[in-house]
Amino acid sequence: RFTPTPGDRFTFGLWTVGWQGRDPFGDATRAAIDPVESVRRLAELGAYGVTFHDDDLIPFGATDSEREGIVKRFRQALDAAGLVVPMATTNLFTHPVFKDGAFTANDRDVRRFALRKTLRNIDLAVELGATTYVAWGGREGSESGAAKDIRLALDRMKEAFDLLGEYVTEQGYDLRFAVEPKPNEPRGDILLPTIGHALAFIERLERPELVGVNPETGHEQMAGLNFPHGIAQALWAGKLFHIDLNGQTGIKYDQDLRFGAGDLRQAFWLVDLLETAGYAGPRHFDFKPPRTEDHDGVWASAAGCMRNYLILKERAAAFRADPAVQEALRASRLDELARRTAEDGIAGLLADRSAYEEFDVTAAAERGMAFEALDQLAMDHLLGVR
Ligand code: GLT
Ligand code: MN
Ligand code: MN
Ligand code: MN
Repeated sequence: RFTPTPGDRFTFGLWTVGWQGRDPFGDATRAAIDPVESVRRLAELGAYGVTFHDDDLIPFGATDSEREGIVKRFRQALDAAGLVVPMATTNLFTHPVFKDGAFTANDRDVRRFALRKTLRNIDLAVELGATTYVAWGGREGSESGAAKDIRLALDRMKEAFDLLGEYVTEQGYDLRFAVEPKPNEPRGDILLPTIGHALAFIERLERPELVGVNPETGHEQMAGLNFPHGIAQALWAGKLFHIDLNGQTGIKYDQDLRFGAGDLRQAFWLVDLLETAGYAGPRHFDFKPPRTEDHDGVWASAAGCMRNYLILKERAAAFRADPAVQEALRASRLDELARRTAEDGIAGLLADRSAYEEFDVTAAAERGMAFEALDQLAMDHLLGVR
C-alpha cells in the first residue's frame, strides 16, 4: 500500500534530488550526487523515469568527447535501472551569460547562443527518448521598467518558439514543448508569469499545436492562484503537456517543498483532478529537499513525494466513491452544471417565459448551495476519518 511502481509514472528531475542546498544566503550543505547514482536510487524507490537539464548531466563547457562518454554512461545506467527519460530541458539561467535572459536577452548574440544550446540538447533529448521538452524562462524578465521592452521581448520569445517548432518539424522529431510559467524569482518579474499568460502566448505561435504548458504547483501559488483551477483550464485547452508537482505555503519565495507538503487541500483537489480527468503524462516532481537534510533525507523526501501522491489518490477515489458524496454533489447541483444552458438556442431562450417573465428570482436567491456539507465530506476523506 502506497508503494510506488513504474506503472504510477513518477518522474524526478536530476536537479531535484541533486540539489546541493545552495541558496542566496548560504553555501551548499550536501555533496553533489552522481546522476548515475540518482538513477539507481530513484529506480529502487519505484520511480518510472528521470528528467534533466543539459548541464545537470554534462557540465557546461564539456568537450565533445567528454560529452559522449557521459551520455554513454548515463544511458547504461538508465538501461540497468529500467528508467526512461520522458522529458528534458535546457539550463538557460545558471551561467552569468544569461543574466538578462536567454530567448529575450537584449543582446542578440546571447539569444543566438541560447537557441543553439537548446537545439543541441533537443537532439540529445530525442536520442534518449524524450517526447516533451520543457522551457522555463527563469531569466526572461526585468527588475526595472525601461530595461525591457516587453512587447519586443514577446516578439523575440515567439521567434524562439517558432524556430524551435520549425526545427523539430524538419527533423521529424516526435517532441512537443511545454512552457513553464513562474511569476518572479530569480528575476524581479518574469515573462509568461502564469498558466493564463502562457496559454494566451501559445496561441500567437506559428505552430501552436506543438506547444503546451508545464505548470508547477508552487509557481501558481506564489501568485496566490488556485493551482487545480489553473490545471483544469490547461486540461480544458488541451495544453497540459507536462506538470511539475511540489509544495508551497502561500505567497512567498519559491519553496519547492516535497509534494503534499504546503497546501494540502489544493494537493488533494489536484490529484482528484489529474486522476479523474484522464491526464496520461508523467507525474513529475520538481522539489528541493530542504538544505537541512543529508543524503538520507534527500531520498526520504523523494519517497515522500510519491507516497503523498498515492495517499491522496486513494483518499480522492474514496471521496468520489462515497454514496454520501454523490448525494451531496447532487444537492449542490453539480449535475446541473453539466447541462447545456440553452440547448433550445437563442429563439427558445427568448420564447421561454419561465426563463425570465415567470422566473421566481426570490426563490432562486433563497436556495442554499449546500457546499459546506460537501466540503466537509471532502475534509473527512482527506483526513482519513471516513
Ligand atoms: C529550476 C526551476 C524549475 C524548472 C526547472 C526547469 S529548473 O529549478 O526552478 O521550476 O522546472 O528548467
Ligand atoms: Mn519552483
Ligand atoms: Mn525550482
Ligand atoms: Mn519547475
